[in-house]
Order: sequence, then structure tokens, then C-alpha cells
Amino acid sequence: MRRPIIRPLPAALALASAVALTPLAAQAPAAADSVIIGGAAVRSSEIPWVVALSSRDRFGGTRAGQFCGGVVVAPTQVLTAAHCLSREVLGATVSEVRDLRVIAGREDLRGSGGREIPVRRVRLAPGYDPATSSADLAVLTLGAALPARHAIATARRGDEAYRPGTPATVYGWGDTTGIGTYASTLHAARVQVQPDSVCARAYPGSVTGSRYQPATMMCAGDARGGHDACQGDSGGPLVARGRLIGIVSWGSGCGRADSPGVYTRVGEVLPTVAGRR
Ligand code: 4AZ
Repeated sequence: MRRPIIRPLPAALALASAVALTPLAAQAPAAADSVIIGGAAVRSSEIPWVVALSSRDRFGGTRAGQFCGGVVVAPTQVLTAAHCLSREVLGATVSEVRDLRVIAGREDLRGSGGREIPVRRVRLAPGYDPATSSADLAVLTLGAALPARHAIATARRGDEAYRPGTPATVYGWGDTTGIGTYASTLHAARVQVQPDSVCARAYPGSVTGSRYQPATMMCAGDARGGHDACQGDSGGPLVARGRLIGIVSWGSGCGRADSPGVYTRVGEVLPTVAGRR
């Protein structure tokens, strides 16, 4: 997620959400040449299922109002993180945001290529809990259809792509340095699916941090750090074996060896969203 231009939240609440979702000040800056964190630029035309979530009203026009990522799973269905649609992120309720759109097929957020499609309907996973980030998933219905070939297959519960050690790729337009350098072109980083034991050890839950919950979350990173999602990548896809396995959700800092990125476990949480087709 990105912080909205206007933040009407009480400082204490804003701080609580920042703690759960990575305070910028606490992030360890990654290497200066890293992108997404430790990734590389990719052409969005080759990754047609990645979209940007946008509201110029809330986030300004310099990067087309991008504030989160999303994933096309059917011609009019896009998945994102539920927290992307929260008041903390938007600075308003989602129904008050009149220009919520997805941007598909745009190489550079500063340009005008691709399409901007309005979001018609928003459904949050019924188990979504903003306090713990559990079941952090939302299904957006678009006002116009994208080509069916732009959609990516979603992993099912127990999919072999969830096996620890599986190579995976995370995509986004988020922070490339850990200190607030937002990308204008799509970036991708290679990570590996981590065992639940590693995720649980990294995020045991404490006064300052969220707890890893394997039922609705998974985590991915690399043992040496340096490859990760970061602020602004939330809602975007984690893909393995050609299938969507995770949605960027939260983490402590970006690219730290001891703090893998935490993702919504799509195979478990997507089936809980009623009437999603
Ligand atoms: C965020 O604030 C965020 N390193 C997303 C992913 C990660 C951290 C923060 C994982 O949107």
C-alpha cells in the first residue's frame, strides 16, 4: 500500500497500522541498485494479468494514482489485498472513492498506454481481519471486460506450488529501495516459498508485530535477503509454476534476510469469497 495524500486518521491509529504494515522509518534500506527490492524491470505487456489499482483523487496524478497492485483472474475479476481498500490506506471509505480504477497494460505509469477500467463492485473475504491481516483478500468486479487470455490461473488448496523452496516471482510498482522510491514501470523479483516454520519464527506476534497465521497466509523471500515486495506492491501477485499462489500483504521492512514477505494464501482464502464468478 501507499499512504494517501490526505490522512485524517488519529496518529495512534495510523501508527498501529504502520507497525503492522511496515513503518517506513523502521525499514532497513536495501541496496541502492535494487528494484521492487532486488528485482528487475519487466514489460507489463508480457505480464498481462498484473494491474495497478488507482485513484488520482486520493493519491495524486504523478504516477496515475497508483497505490496498490492487483491480479486479473477472469475477464471482469481482479484480486487485490483487502487492506488496500481500508480507510487507513484510502483516507476515506471505499464507497467514497469515486475514481477507483484498475490500469491494465500500461508500461509506464507516467504515460497513457493500456486501459483504465472502473471498479464496479468490491467484495472482501468474509474472514478478513484488519487487526491481524488474516484473510487479506478482496475481489473487484470491473465495469468492462479484459481479454480472457489476460487472466492467470489461481492455485488450489494443497497445490504443489506451495511446497517450501518453490521458486516464485512477485510483481509490482512499489518502493524499489525501502526508503520511498516508487517505480513507474513494473518490476519483478524472484523469491522462494518458505516453510511455515520459518514464517512463524520470523513473525511470532508481539506488541510491535503481527503474527504469522498459516491458515490464511504464506511467506516468501530468500535466505540472504535482498529480494522482496515493499510498500506500494500490496495487492499484487506472487506467481509460481504459472499459477497465482499469493497476494502481497505485509511484512517487517523490505528485503531483510530474517523477515520474509507475507502473502495471502490464495488457495485457501479465494474459495471463501462467495459468488466470486
Ligand atoms: C506494504 O506496506 C508492504 N516486505 C508490502 C510488502 C512488504 C512490506 C510492506 C513485504 O505494502
